[in-house]
Parts: sequence; C-alpha cells; structure tokens
Amino acid sequence: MKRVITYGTYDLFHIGHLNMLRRARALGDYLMVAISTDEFNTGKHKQCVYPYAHRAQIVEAIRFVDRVIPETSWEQKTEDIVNHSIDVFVIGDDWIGKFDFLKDYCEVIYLPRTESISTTAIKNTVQNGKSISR
Ligand code: C2G
Repeated sequence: MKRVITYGTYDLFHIGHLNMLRRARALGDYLMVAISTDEFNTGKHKQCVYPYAHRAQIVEAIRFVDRVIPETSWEQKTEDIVNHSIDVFVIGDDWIGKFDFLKDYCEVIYLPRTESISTTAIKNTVQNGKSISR
C-alpha cells in the first residue's frame, strides 16, 4: 500500500485543488490531506473564506481522499510522514525545492499547478460579478 500525503489550505475549493488531489492519489493507493487550520493560515497571512471545519469536510468528501488531518505548523511534516508511514509527499510546483529536506523520509514530488485558477482569482472574480472562464 503506497501512502501519499499532501498539504494545503483548500479554501473556496476549485478545479486546481481537485486536479492536485486526483494526481496525488494516482501516485499511490492511499491519500492523506493535511488541511491548514484557521490559526495556521493566520501565520501564512491567509484569511480564509471557509472555516477549517468546512474546508476539511469538503476535501474529506472527495471519493479518492482517504483521510484529512489538520495542518497546525510548518514543522509537522516530518512527524506526519513517519507517524503515518507515508511513502510519497506531493505538492504544487509553486513550492518547488521548499520541501526537499523530506527526501530523507519519503519520495518528494512537485506537480505542476493548474493554470488560470486560484482562490484569489475566484475572490476577485466574484467581487467583480464576473464568472470563471472554462
Ligand atoms: N494548486 C494547484 N493549482 C492551482 C492552485 C493550487 O495545483 N491553480 C495546488 C497547490 O500547489 C497546493 C494545493 O493545490 O499543492 C493547495 O493549494 P493552497 O490551498 O493554495 O495551499 P497552500 O497555501 O499552497 O498551502 O505546508 C504547505 C501549505 O499548507 C500549502
């Protein structure tokens, strides 16, 4: 059983998030997602629209997500990987190189982000009363 983990805020869930989770799951047989808590996001200077409980439940409801855990600190990744016997750490290539230190514990993969969609773009689009392009 190849176990995969990824981390993120997953606010205003969108197709870029879904693509990431689908690709992450395809790298193994089990996908764990660590969702940033509201408190941790404050440290990331991210003000979420959806509270942690909603962001976690939405991701947990995805057929190919096996488990959601809270992300409360930058330092927890190594412990998570060891404690949950993780084989693969995956995240978007906007983080490329930032988590190479995890290579001592598991495979580290950076996947390309989905173009032209982001939580910020959605916020701006909604505020301007427009719709997201296909
Ligand atoms: N993502 C993507 N394409 C987008 C937007 C996001 O592939 N258009 C990916 C990101 O690269 C990340 C995941 O979706 O792997 C979640 O993105 P965010 O919610 O923005 O998470 P982030 O703020 O990058 O938090 O400890 C790591 C952090 O928790 C990552």
